[in-house]
Amino acid sequence: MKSTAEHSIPFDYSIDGLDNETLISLYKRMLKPRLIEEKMLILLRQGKISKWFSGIGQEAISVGVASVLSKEEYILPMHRNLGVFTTREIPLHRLFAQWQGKASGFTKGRDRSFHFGTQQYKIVGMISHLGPQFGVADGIALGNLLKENKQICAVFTGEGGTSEGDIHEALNVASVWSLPVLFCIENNGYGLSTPTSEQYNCEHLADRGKGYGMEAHIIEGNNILEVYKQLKAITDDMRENPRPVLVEFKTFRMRGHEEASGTKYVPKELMDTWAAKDPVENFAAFLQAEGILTETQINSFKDEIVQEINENLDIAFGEEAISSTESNELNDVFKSFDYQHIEKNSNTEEIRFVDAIAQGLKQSMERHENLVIMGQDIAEYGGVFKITEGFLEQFGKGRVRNTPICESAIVSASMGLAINDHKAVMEMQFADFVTSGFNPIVNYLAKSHYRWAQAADVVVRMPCGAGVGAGPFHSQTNEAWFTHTPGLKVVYPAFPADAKGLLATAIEDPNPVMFFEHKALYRSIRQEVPTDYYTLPIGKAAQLNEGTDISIITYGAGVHWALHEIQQRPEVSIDLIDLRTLQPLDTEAIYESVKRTGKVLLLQEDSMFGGIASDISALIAEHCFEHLDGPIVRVASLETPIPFAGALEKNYLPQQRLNTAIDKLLAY
Ligand SMILES: Cc1ncc(C[n+]2csc(CCOP(=O)(O)OP(=O)(O)O)c2C)c(N)n1
Ligand SMILES: [Mg+2]
Repeated sequence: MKSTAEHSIPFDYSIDGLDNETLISLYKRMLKPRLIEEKMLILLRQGKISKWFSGIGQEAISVGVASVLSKEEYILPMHRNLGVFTTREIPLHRLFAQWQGKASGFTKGRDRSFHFGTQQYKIVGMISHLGPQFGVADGIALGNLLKENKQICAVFTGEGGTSEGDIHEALNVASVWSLPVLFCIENNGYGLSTPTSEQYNCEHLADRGKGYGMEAHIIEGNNILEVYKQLKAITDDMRENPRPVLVEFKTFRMRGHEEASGTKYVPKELMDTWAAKDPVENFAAFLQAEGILTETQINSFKDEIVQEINENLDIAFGEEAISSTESNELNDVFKSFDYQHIEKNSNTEEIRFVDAIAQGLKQSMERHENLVIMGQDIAEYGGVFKITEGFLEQFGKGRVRNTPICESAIVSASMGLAINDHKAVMEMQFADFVTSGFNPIVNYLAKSHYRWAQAADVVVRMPCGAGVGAGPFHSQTNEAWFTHTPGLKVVYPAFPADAKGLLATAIEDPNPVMFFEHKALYRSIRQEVPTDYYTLPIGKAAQLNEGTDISIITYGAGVHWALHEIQQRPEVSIDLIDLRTLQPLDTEAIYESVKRTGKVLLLQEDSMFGGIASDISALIAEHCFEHLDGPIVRVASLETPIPFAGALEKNYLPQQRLNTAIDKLLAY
């Protein structure tokens, strides 16, 4: 790096009252990530690290943002923001260990590069999918608003990431809810090989602020003084007047997307223009020209940092490679949860399934002051199923939140709330709509505890199921999409009393729970339900009928179809298991039932292929083979979308095929 007083400086640096200490500190803060990167590029060439996303040339942005936030305020960086981590003073050997997949990193070797978070340093690292970070920032900011702590948070994206739907959703939510988030777009000219001209079709990304009703600024991202001073003023004001602010930083990516991918597609003139705008070299030249630093001082800063890097590299390289055991790995998928059983009181009241859900939810809101519920039309309107009617009046607008139509951002915001000490319940208006929030559920909520020990204390309520003539998009029971994903619990009650107690536990449990509520049961199934708050354990099936001829294992609406068969066949001895929870699955109860009868029928409302019945069938085949006296039978819906017209829907659903299947199995 050259840093001479003769260097011609392309920026109009103006000090505006900043003292020398601040100026020198900003310089040193930029120098550190630059020197770390220079070292990493050498290590990469030597094959000692695997992948590197360079932020060379963009240091002023990371450093500027991290310098105007207090250490208690969350920052959500992306893959080029090394300067955020170093400005937060994370010990370098921990960063190096993280990149080498070693134990003293932040993810026990489970995730790579900058894909980690740390509550200690209030940094929430990205998932590869980029966009969900903005929604998570919304949730963190909402947590701050509810705590009234006057804190803000900052989140990053590249200009390429801004094309993702998640980004639009999150900006819109932040604006509608006045969330104090500093949204930082680092416009560095390219997203992998895609130039800005193929990424968006407006002049400046900051222009989009108008569309979101959001204050927006363009900042010269390579000029550290511009970045620092402007952000200082903006963020000071945001703390007093909470609101989102969108900032587009104009900068440039000086190296490839990652080191292996090169920069052949970038015109040389562009590289030269931006090389002349190097944020670190120019600032050094300026500080020398102003007589604030000498070349000797600069060299001694460099020596100090290089020494720190080398010492810390020795520590990281000296650390042994990570190893783990199967049980270690499995234990970290979920946060450990000390289930407290709260007994049912003897006072009961006959209520419908839908009322039991409402009661469970309301009593949980009373019990957990940090619980926030979010969903479309859930406030004044009370939700489309009227489950949250009256909640707004009792708990207020802060905790009972109508959302715009943006499932993905709200799932991500739930994650952010969990990071910032809250519990969140999100109501999917219909379980079918979860597809629009699928990514953050399976990639953010499900994987965070395993990756960096951050549990997602979130319940997603899923009004599901057919039998109500609602057609292909309001009838699905899509639990299998989630039982397949490690890191999610899946609960699926069939009765009001179970629904109430299991919902309470799902909310107590710090892990993400997909909570399925069958719409056809909402108003058709009534039961005596204890009036007070109580809990039921997740992962325990219920044996509803004891028998010796055949076992029927099912859940949700299937339980009621099976009960109907039992009523119709007093001469047959049917063992009926209501699973109640699909993940974790009560395999003990399943195996015990198979052992009692030797014949098992698995009944599921979803289409057959790839459903949970198939997995249970495999488990039984593996674990109860010698107890079986017949083939394991699965009864499920047709392999078609769910039709609307009554006769077609009836034909789709498995209930009418249940009778014959039972006969066949009995006769086997
Ligand atoms: C959902 C998703 N799509 C694509 C990718 C691959 N990908 C990762 S980073 C990236 C480019 C991002 O560009 P930009 O947001 O401008 O950030 P930059 O790398 O330029 O800093 C791409 C295409 C991904 N990780 N996730
Ligand atoms: Mg980019």
